[in-house]
Order: sequence, then C-alpha cells, then structure tokens
Amino acid sequence: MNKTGSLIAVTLLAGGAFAGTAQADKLTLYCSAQEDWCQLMSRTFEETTGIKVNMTRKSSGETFAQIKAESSNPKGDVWWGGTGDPHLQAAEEGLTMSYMSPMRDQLHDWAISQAESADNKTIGIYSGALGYGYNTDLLAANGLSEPACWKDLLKPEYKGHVQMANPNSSGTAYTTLASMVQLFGEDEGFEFMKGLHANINQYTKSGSAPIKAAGRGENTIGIVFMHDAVKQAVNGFPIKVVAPCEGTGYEIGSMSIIDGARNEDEAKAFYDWALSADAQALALQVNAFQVPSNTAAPTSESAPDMSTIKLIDYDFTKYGSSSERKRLLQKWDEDVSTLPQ
Ligand code: S7P
Repeated sequence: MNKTGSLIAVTLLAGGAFAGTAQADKLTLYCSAQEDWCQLMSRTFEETTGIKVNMTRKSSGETFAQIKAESSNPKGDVWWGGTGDPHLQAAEEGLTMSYMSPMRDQLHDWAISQAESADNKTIGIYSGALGYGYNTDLLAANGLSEPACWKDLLKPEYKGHVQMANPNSSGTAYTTLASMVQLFGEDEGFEFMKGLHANINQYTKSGSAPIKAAGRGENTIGIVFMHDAVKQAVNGFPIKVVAPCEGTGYEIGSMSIIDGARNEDEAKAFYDWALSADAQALALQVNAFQVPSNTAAPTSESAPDMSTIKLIDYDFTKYGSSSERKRLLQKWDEDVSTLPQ
C-alpha cells in the first residue's frame, strides 16, 4: 500500500480504532490550546499512529500571524485549537485548505456551521463561554466587593486588580473585545474597554495567563474563558468563576489544515483522529472543560453549563472576517491601549 493509502487505512479503521499501522511519518502541529492538552494530544496521536509529531504551542493570534508570515513557504501542517475567529480569518485569506472529514457526521451542528461558513477550511472542535474569575482570598484581603457583571469591573475599587490578555496575540482577548462590541454596541463597547483599561494591571500574551496568575495569588481578577477559570478551581486554587450578568460571548475552538502543508496525508489523519470521541475525551485528563464537538465525547460535570449561561448570538462570520478583525484590533491599539492608566 502506498503512503496515502496506508494513512487513509489508519484513519478509517472502524470504531475509533485509529491504531495499528506504524508509520515513520511526521506532522508539524501548531497548537493554540493549553500546553498540557497540546502535549497530550501530540503524544497520544504519536502512540496511536506512529506518526512523529513536532508540536509548537502559541496563542491564537500569534499562530495566525506565524501561518501568515510563512505562507509563501508553509512549515506547519495542522493548526489545532484556539478561538475560531482567527481560524476563520485564515480561511478567508487562503492560508488554510478545504477538507471534508469522514468524521463530520459525528459532530454537533455548531461545529459543522463553522466549517460551512468557511468553505470547509476550518471546523469546530470545542466551545466555551467567556467570563472571568477572581481569587476569593485576595478579594477579601483587599476589602473588595464581589463582582458579578462586566460593568462591575469598571469600578474604581478594582484599579490594578484586573488582568486580561492583549487581543492581538490572544484569541481569548479578541473574543472579549468582539463580545463587548456585540453586547453593548460599538461605541459603548469601546467605552467599556477604555474604562476597563484604567483598571488593568497587565495585558498578557496568552489568554489564560490572567487566571493562572490569580490562582497563584499574583492577580485578583482574570478575564478568561470560564472553563480556564474552572480548571484553576478544580486544581485547588481559591478561584470563583463568574458568568457576567449582562450576558457574554463564546468561542467555537477550531482546527484547520494549513494550505501547502508538506505532510498533507498526516495532517488529514490527525484531523480525522482529533474529531473522534476518543481523542476529544483526552481533554478530561488535563482538566480542559470545554464542550467537545463530537456528540459522543464526554463532558465533565465540572464544565460550565452553557445552557444556563446568557450567551449572545455571536456573529462568527462578521467578527472572524479579515476586515473586521483587523479593524477592531487597530481601533483597540489606537483608542484603548495608548490611554494613560
Ligand atoms: O485551551 C484553553 C483555551 O482557552 O485556550 C484557547 C485560547 O485561544 C489560547 O489562548 P489565547 O487566548 O492566548 O489565544 C481557547 O481556544 C481555549 O478554550
């Protein structure tokens, strides 16, 4: 059997059996989920297929920028994880390729909608709601009131106590910016971001860093995906998770094959495997509490219950478009990040 044929055999073995055929082949994986999850996915795929994985973890916006910079000589094969908006932008800019996985009929509608809106150049692998978390010990020690809404975070008492990532590098932070614009309207959304800026102690590169810092007691309030805050609480840190009272945005975490991938067959084998229930169940081993896109994959009892959270009707097509993402980021750079604190 030739290389392509044997990989397809690996991919299509029935009943979740991706195992068996040892390959001396390789895959370059760009990963934008949490480092521990990226490593577990890489290791398990290697063990399952024999395909050697060279994985690099970077935040969503950073990975998008890297794929764009490498587009004349692509080095990566698959981009797995990270918020859907930059995956959609990559699709629109021709940086990723169309692929119809045989695993598609096992997925939730929202995962397939993500693919359909981008000519099948990306697909949903998980979803999760945006919110924030705070360190209950630090809040009490500083005599601060308990925040429950987005607008609570503008109170002067929280000056220097709030952390979020930079929306240029981080998909989480871009989701925050786009969510505020959709929730409050563009003018009020940017007024909110300006007011928030006055209370921010640091814009981090990675989206989950603010809540990890809160877990360690180095920051009080972190604006993050709720599942990233739950992970800190489950790991034993004094973190309370907030679904903001006004409502909130959410992500469809995505996966794409890079256009011009040097290892296209291996990329498709990874893609199919990553959509399986078995691969998605690995999330629970690293306390990744997103909602998986495979309908048969288990969800933890600790995961935020999306049905009880007031979610906005996030317009992924608009806010994942190249023009809108560039415009909002430029406006944030010029009108918000330059303000004195
Ligand atoms: O895996 C956790 C998670 O929050 O990380 C992704 C995130 O985009 C990566 O971090 P950045 O915000 O720094 O880009 C999310 O997709 C995912 O839910």
